[in-house]
Amino acid sequence: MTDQLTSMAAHAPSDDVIAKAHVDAAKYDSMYAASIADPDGFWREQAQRVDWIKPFTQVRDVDFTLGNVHINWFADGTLNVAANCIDRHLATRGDQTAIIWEPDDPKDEALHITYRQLHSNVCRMANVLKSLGVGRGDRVVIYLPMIPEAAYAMLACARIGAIHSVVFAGFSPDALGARVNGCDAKVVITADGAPRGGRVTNLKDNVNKALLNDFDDVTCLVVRRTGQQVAWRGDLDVWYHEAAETVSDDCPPEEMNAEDPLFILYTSGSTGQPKGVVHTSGGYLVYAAMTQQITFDYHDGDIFWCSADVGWVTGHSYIVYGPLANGATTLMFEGVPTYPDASRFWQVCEKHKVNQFYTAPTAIRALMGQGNSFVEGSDLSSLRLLGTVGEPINPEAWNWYNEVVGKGKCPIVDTWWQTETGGHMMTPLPGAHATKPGAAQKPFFGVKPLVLDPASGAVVEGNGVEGVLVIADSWPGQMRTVWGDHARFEKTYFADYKGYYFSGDGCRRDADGDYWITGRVDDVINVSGHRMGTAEVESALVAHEKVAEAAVVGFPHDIKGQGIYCYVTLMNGQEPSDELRTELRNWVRSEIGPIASPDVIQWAPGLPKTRSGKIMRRILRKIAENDFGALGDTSTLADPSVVDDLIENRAKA
Ligand code: 6R9
Repeated sequence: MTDQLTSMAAHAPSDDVIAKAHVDAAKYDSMYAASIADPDGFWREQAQRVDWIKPFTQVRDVDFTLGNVHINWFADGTLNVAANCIDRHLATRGDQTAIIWEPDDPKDEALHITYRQLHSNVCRMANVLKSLGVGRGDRVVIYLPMIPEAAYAMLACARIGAIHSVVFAGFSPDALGARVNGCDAKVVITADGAPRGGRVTNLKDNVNKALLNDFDDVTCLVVRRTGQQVAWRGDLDVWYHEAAETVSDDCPPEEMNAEDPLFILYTSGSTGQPKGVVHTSGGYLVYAAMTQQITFDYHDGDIFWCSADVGWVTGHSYIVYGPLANGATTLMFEGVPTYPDASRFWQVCEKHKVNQFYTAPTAIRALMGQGNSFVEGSDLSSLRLLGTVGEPINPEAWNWYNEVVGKGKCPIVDTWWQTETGGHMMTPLPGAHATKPGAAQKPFFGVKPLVLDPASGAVVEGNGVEGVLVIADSWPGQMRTVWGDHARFEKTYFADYKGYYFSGDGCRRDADGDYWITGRVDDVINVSGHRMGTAEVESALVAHEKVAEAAVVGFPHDIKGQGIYCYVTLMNGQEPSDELRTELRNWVRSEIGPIASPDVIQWAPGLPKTRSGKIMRRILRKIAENDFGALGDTSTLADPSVVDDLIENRAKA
């Protein structure tokens, strides 16, 4: 029934979209079949989108067997990632804009950085790093705002063979220190301050707090952004603009092996200690470039905007490496969607004539809650495609994005992937698939998803089924190890379901064979023996016109095993009341069924989220359990004060 309904609601691509697309339905089918039948041949060909210094002879050497897990792609080839993202474009597009930079304050001037300028800026940064003693294999932590220097720094590391680890500029000194320590960094690149939403974070102060005590041998390279006063750590601190004047703007790229690490990225820490996810050079670049071009149907001359922060994998693959490898114009935005007001995203789209726009459901829901007038004042006629990433998108938000932002003419790609996967793993392709609101839908080329029974680990065949999502074979963008802890890599991803990469997500394959991500499997609750995705209940709640956002967790229940505990944020202007509580409870019963009836509804003016916008259910579960002593680390929250409010109101709930 549900499957029939969702099939009926599918949005087929228009003839215009299909005619222009790199991949239409027939091509998807034949290419996908070829990628599975002959992965070596398929990837040998796809790898030609990258310039190799020494061509590889072996495509892959992969084993997912516990105790012997290793993943190598194009292993005897050599290349330089920065040269692929810059130098090879100079002859044909040296004067084309590589990066459009839009500052936090719309009154400040945007920058248009050409490929030629990018080359000289990256070379300078590379030479400064070299002058500080950084070489092949050394680690560099990048703790910068969303300014062009963040991209220069990443590419400068790639150019000289150093390994970068970008730490989101919203992270606390403690979180930064742990990451500097975790990868044993030689240099930290930061800025004096980071303007965001009209407020300034004192980044250099944070670095001082993180470095002063424990790491008195780490050099700090400081980019001047705000011009504010900063405290100096003597000779250990270096102004970037001063050092840059003393070096040449030419730096030859190092010849790197395909399997040399390109970067380490610590995962957001919503569960346990952060892991240093390691990506290498050749396979990652091939995969980032291919997915950027195909998923977003990027064509020469398009303006591509991914609104993520470079502190997350989305920013790595779809602000920097993928677009630049393709010679694209990529937009980098320093600000937030709601500053100066909730029209900012759309104003930026209009100003820079953005063609493809890629953002997160949490931003879409927040903007939807502000009302349509903020969108309607902007000219969005340049938009051809919309994308989402980061969490399952509820159909209400999807429909709003489609109708109000995309005016019904922009295909929406709901891209499922992870820090670990390097690039998109499942997504509809704009010219090939009729999209269904909320479905990640189809595997990307070379990706072999399987649905497993969570208890037995048996492969669940056929359609209209549900289980845990594993990937049966490797793809070039796959992470290679956990930095410094290969055993943890094997244990986390290859131990639960032998022979497969375990994603940690649940999924449903509908009657048409399309995939729907149902959320992390640790978010599954069991109510009276019924297995239920918390995302399902959330989706029902946010479908109510008075609800802006909802988070649902399980809590111990004497009779049912687990009960359903809902945190609900109301739309602007809605007042909480007992009547509304009853109304929502009945609403969910009618949307999903009596088994999904919420046991507790707590009004939540804000939800605890990581800086990347993921709701921290661990904390919500503890509050629901009345277990306030064990909340764990809340320092990585975007706004730790929401937790106090939730605890206070828990007592009254
Ligand atoms: C790229 C990124 C990965 C987790 C992943 C899943 C969730 C991401 C999603 C999605 C449903 C989508 N997720 N995209 N769930 N639909 N389109 O977000 O990486 O920060 O490592 O998060 O995010 O649960 O396992 P990362």
